[in-house]
Amino acid sequence: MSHEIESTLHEERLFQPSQTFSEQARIPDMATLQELYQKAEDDYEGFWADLARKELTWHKPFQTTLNSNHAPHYRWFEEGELNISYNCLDRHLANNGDKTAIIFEDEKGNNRHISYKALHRDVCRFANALKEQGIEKGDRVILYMPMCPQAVITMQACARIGAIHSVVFGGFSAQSLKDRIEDTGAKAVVTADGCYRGGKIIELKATCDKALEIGGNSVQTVIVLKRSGHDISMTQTRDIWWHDALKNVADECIPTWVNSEHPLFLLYTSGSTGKPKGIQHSSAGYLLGALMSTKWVFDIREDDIFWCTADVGWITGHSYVAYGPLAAGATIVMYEGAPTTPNGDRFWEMCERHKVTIFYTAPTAIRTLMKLGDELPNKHDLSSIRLLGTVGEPINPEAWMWYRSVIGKEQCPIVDTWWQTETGAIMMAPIPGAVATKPGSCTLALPGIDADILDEKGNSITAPNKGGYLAIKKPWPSMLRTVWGDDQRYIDTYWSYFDGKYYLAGDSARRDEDGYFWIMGRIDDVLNVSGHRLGTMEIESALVAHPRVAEAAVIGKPDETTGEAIFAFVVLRGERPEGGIDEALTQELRKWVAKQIGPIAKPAEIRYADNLPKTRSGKIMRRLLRTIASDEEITQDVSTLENEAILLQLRGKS
Ligand code: 7RM
Repeated sequence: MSHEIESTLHEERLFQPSQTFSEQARIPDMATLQELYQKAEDDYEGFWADLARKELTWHKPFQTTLNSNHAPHYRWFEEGELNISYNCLDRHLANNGDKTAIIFEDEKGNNRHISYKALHRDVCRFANALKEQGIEKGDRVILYMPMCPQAVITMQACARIGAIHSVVFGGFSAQSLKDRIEDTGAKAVVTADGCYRGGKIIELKATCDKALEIGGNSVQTVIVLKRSGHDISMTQTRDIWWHDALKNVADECIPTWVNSEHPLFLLYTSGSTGKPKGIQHSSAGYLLGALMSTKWVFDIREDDIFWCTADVGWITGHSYVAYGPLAAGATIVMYEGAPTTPNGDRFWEMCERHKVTIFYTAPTAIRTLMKLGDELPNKHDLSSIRLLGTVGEPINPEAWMWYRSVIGKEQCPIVDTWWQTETGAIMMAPIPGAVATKPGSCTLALPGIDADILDEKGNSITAPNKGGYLAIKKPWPSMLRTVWGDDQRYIDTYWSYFDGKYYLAGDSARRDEDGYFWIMGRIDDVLNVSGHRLGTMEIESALVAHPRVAEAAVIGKPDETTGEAIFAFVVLRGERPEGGIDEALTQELRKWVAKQIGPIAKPAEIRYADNLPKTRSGKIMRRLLRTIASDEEITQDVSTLENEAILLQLRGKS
């Protein structure tokens, strides 16, 4: 196979779930998991229909499980009616009303516990406020908010009245906010005066004002939460304070029952080219995916304290902060500030303070915290933690091993969860009580998810360790429904590659001898060196395995002889070399990679920087790095970069 993506990573370590973990787990062994797989295989629709009936509370039952007549526009649980906020809140009130739903901590360290009863009331009240502002079922509401309980309250309140929310991450610029307002045609924006991050005020309202100055004419109301308390300007006829909007509203709000397929939210994701896509999710199918994955992968129990550190501006903050754990009746932790404020042990201090049992974060955070040394986590009692998770990027085996030993004290399973904004919920991950883990692998697909590795023609690649295209071969309940306002783009991006038959995830991956999946990187980022197709993940992982390297990103730079030459951007542990040059180290790293992977993967050039450019969810912006390596002008949106000064270093100019 000439177009195969070559794999070079060899990882032999295998960790069995501990007996103590398995004994109490919902899925305690491989045999139980096999039963679920078998059931999904024998009767795919029956498998999901049973779960939908049992796990969701319906206002009106559905008749048809899956309607494929308009593929790739699949409809799940047609005819069914329900309300998502009812499923996340009301149904816990009778038995668990006083249980804590949200433990909230702000950057200054103030804490607050919110019970299910109180959250329900707050959601009802804000839902009534939205109605009073003229928001109706189907209207779009933009959130541009801090990571505080009111963000979840707003999302749930929209769901309660059938309004469609779209969260815009608080770090995005006025221009990006305006683009999203215009694409959704939003009637209202919910924002805050500002919030603290790293001790600095983020000017949410001022940015929102700017966005509405340059466009966004559909917006009739801006609801402003008082959070930072600093001075901002209010536009009389348009803006209303959150607390004023809540005056005179009732404590009860009868849920608006919606059809299973009613859009719950839109979330924008920027692909490698073109404008961001408004990924549209459904109500019933989405919640079923979020809930089942929460139960299977995080093995949520009655007494768990679940902390997913993701912002609600990211899909992870939707499925594993705002919806999945609440539908499961769990207790979640929300934190508003930066991970290293006031110090690099903020996460560990909070795990200790709130007795967190399940901790879920991104590889970029793990690598950053690892770099700060073991003393910081070792200062804290982390014995409450029983399960660790990671999401967002391939995790390099070094970081995985550190996470396991220093945070998990060799006791906790690590769930490496692969999924996307588009998939709505986790698709691949080890079921922690049943599946043995390998550092760097997301292991197996969840029950009812048909993942495979395909070649260009759509045939399964059955030979082990041959890289190909990751695809999902059957529709699943929490899948995206379309791209808002651009249905053709939905078809072109996800379905046209395999002639409408399979969903193309856009990642390259391989399966090993045990059938475990290993993500190799985005297809768009695959390098082509002298005809060898190499994923980014394995080369980066080899670089990071060197004791002096903290982070690495590799890209292909056009090269006359080899087609592409490997260009590496490296962040060292400790100081960056003078002027970003260290010839001796560069030679050493080239040799190192050659030894670890092979001479073909040797970087032609290495540039040292203090940081790598990342999206707000922590993904390396490799397309931006390609532009920089080729010394071209930057056309991408860099407004979300934490440290713009870094661009000069990356260009080799400082
Ligand atoms: C949840 C999320 C999706 C892309 C996806 C991958 C990468 C996510 C993992 C991963 C390797 C993982 N949604 N990705 N999780 N790669 N291992 N466990 O991140 O839409 O923002 O990004 O992220 O490339 O396609 S997302």
